[in-house]
Parts: sequence; structure tokens; C-alpha cells
Amino acid sequence: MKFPVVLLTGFEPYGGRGLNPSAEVVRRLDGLTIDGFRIVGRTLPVTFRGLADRLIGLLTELEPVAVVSLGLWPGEPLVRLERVAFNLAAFEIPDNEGVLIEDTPIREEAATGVPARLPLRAIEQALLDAGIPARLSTTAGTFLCNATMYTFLTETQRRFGEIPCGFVHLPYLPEQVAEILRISKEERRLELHQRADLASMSLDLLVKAVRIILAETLRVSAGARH
Ligand code: PCA
Repeated sequence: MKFPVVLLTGFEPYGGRGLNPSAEVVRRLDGLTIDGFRIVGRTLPVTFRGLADRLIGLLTELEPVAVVSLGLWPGEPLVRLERVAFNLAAFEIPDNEGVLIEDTPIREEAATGVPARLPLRAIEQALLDAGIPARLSTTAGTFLCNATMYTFLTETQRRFGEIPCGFVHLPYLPEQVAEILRISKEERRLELHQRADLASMSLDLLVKAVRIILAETLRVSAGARH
């Protein structure tokens, strides 16, 4: 039996880190069937060059009925549900090919902002009811995550109409913060007690959160169709 596909994307590690929680979550959920939908997980490179072609290629290959993308937001303590993608690339660090984009629109002559098409309030409530800290956010940043969100939102709309599509930022995994602490203690370069990027969430909890996000997205959009 052929199930409708939900595309779930994560990112490779970047910025000198050895792990990206989004890729770990995607690996755990790839191939599962949730409420009659097949989850297809893909991990994206953190490279701006070829981004649009890569994402359009995935849409053409998989023809998903919904797209949920994940990325790391270092220091974020909660599951962070992005409300809007912004038409701007302004990198603070180079991507994984060494490319640094400064203050450039992702797409010329296009909308400044595009709202997420996920049932964010229902997702927030379902996460809180499950005991998972979550909040809505009004910026996905100006790096690869925001560019991916912007491109998926505009390209899915163009190809398939108003299908559910959006982006969720995840905190560090605990082992990543332990590594930051270990290195900080060794280097003695920055004051540990003043750092604000030391929050984390376990992989099991992140997987549970993303399962809830997917189920809620599919439940609400199935309801909207009937
Ligand atoms: N986080 C970065 C890019 C890849 C990722 O996981 C971002 O927030 O843009």
C-alpha cells in the first residue's frame, strides 16, 4: 500500500560542532508510518549554494503532502515553533562550504516574510499537555534554517498549494553542552557562569516532541480537508 508522504528534514552538523540534534531526530523517525502517513526523513547539507535546487528536487521526487523541517538553535531551551520565514540571508558564520552571505534576499522581488503553514497553536498546546516545554518564535534567524523555511514555504505553495509546511528549531543535545562545558573548563577563555547557551534536551524527548508535531499537523490538516 502506498501511503502519502510527509517530508521531515534535518541538517548536518555545522559551525564546528560534531552533532546536529535535527539529523539525529530525522534518523530516528525516517520510515515510520504515523496515522497512515509515511515519514520520509532527509538530512540536508548546511550549504547555501544549490539550496533551492536541492529542495525543489526533494519536492519533485517525493511529492509530499506536508513538509516539516528541523534545525538546531544553539542555546534555545525549548522546542521553538517558527511562525515566519524572512526573505534575507545574513550569515554570522560561514556555511559548510565556507560561504558567507551578507544581507542578500533569498529570492529577488519576492515577499519579505512568509508565514508558516503549520497548526502552531495546536502543536504548542499538545506539546505542553505532554509536558514538553515549547514556544512560538517570530524569527528563524537569517542562516540556512530560515532560507530553507522560506524556500520550502514558497516552493510547496507554488507546486502543491496550501499544504502544511513549517520549521521547528531544537535545543542542543545534553552531550553537546557537556562538551562545551568540558572545553570551556580547559580553555578558560570565556566566563562559564555568564554563558546563556547551555540549555539542552534529550534525544528521546526531542523525538517525542517531533512525533507530536507531526501527528498534530496531520490531524489538523486532515480535519481541514473534511
Ligand atoms: N541550524 C542553523 C543551520 C543548520 C541548523 O541546524 C540555523 O539555525 O540556521
